[in-house]
Amino acid sequence: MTYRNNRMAPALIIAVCIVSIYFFLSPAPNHRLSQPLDLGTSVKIGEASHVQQHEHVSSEQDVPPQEMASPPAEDKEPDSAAHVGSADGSLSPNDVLLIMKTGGTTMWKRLLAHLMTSLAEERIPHNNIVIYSDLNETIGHFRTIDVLANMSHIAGNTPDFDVYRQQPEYMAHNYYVEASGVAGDEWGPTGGWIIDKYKFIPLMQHAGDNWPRAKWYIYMEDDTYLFLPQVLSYLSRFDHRRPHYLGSYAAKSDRVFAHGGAGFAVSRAAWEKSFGVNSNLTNEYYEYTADHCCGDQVLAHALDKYGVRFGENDGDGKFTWGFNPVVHWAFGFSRHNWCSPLMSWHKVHSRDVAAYYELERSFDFSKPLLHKDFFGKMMLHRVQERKEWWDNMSGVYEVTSANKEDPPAPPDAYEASVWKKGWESADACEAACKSWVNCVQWSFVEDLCRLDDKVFEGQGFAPAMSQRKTSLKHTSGWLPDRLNDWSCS
Ligand SMILES: *[C@@H]1O[C@H](CO)[C@@H](O)[C@H](O)[C@H]1NC(C)=O
Ligand SMILES: *[C@@H]1O[C@H](CO)[C@@H](O)[C@H](O)[C@H]1NC(C)=O
Ligand SMILES: *[C@@H]1O[C@H](CO)[C@@H](O)[C@H](O)[C@H]1NC(C)=O
Ligand SMILES: CC(=O)N[C@H]1CO[C@H](CO)[C@@H](O)[C@@H]1O
Repeated sequence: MTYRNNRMAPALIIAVCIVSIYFFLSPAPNHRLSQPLDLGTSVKIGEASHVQQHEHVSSEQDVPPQEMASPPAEDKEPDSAAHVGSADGSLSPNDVLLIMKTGGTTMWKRLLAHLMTSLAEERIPHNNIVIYSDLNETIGHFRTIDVLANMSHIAGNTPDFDVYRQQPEYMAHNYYVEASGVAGDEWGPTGGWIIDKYKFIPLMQHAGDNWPRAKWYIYMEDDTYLFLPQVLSYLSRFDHRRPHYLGSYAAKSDRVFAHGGAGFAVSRAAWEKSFGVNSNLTNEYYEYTADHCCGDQVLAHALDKYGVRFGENDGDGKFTWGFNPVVHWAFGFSRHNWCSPLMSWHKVHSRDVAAYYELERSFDFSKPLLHKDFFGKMMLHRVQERKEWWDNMSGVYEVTSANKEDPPAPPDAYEASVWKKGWESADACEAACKSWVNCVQWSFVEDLCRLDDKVFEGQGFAPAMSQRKTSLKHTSGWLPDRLNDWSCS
């Protein structure tokens, strides 16, 4: 009996390993995406696959006999399999509601690329998506929800709601808001952003009321890109049964909040603690919204009243890197974010969305998508050489002819004589950068040399652009080799 048990033990361990490896390494995300679309059952689907896994383990005939007979696997094997599992297994697209917020003045310009990428069926089931707007529209499988419909009776004829009333009138007169270069294009009524702030509270109310089984409400805007697999992996570190409100740190009007454009997530427990307790928040915060600038701040203000606070450690107001309120080429890549997982970009164009989606599809999310990975794949080849007519990069230090005697200087190693001459030419500026141990980019115009320990790609003026005739020539350069020192252990 004892002998028999001992003999079975290694075999069982091997079986468990093989099945786990198969389970975690097989294209499970795709498999999950093709599950039935009803979010009402999605929580159970997640649990079911967990149960299924155990069933496989206990049923030996699922394991090929020759594998059973192979020598005991090394200890590493199950560990690495478990690691892969925890990175992409614990939260699936079925577990969340992805909220896309758009508006009548932007949707035909910004939403369309998302329909084939961010909102693609192969990525997340349609039933786990909702699009909130200020118009009811149908586009393909999707219907945008007019989230202000119930507010229009309170808002009445206030000027803030001018656009809300004017939009349908423009449409009825055959004017389009598309910038498509076809006759009929108009800018539409101005001030779409004014009604925008009124959407945050009613959309959260509506989302929680209508998708009660979602573990997380993940919010994005039509100029946001979320790397959804990475966001899911990040959120799986948190318990959705606790009140969590997570995203990119912002502060305004005495309130810390998750920046809307960078995307954010609210756990089901956070919703229940606030909107779930008081279903009248849309009315109660109408005045406050009218008096304040920003819907994301208004949402934080309302959540705060119910004890739901922004932050990664039970509402401590802190966040690490990952949700980014800028587009990739305006972002400062630094030592501090290089090894952090990348969750989002904001102020993105459709062409960016298409490129990000290609990267996302080709990336193996069994390990996190780091800022470093994004930079390596999308940007490194673009910062190899000095560029003329290229600028819009920040600089922590500026050396000019005006401060050449005593220019601001870094606290770490640099060569003072070279540094002071940085203002003389592009070559001198580059030399100054090389002389500072942490410098990774420089830019030069007239007699101004700017130096930075972060990498921004920035923007330039193409040869045909009129700005080349009307502005000063900036020259910019990077020291990409130094990025090798920003290693991720
Ligand atoms: C949009 O739909 C809602 C309910 O689905 C309805 O109450 C509202 O009148 C509709 N709005 C428009 C402009 O059709
Ligand atoms: C408007 O109110 C009705 C009735 O309470 C509700 O069913 C509907 O979901 C609300 N619509 C929105 C967009 O909030
Ligand atoms: C909802 O809030 C509004 C505005 O504060 C208030 O006038 C109304 O009485 C409230 N309704 C309910 C049912 O509490
Ligand atoms: C000169 C110029 O174009 N500056 C822009 C650089 O980019 C930032 C944001 O990324 C803008 O705010 C500046 O206006």
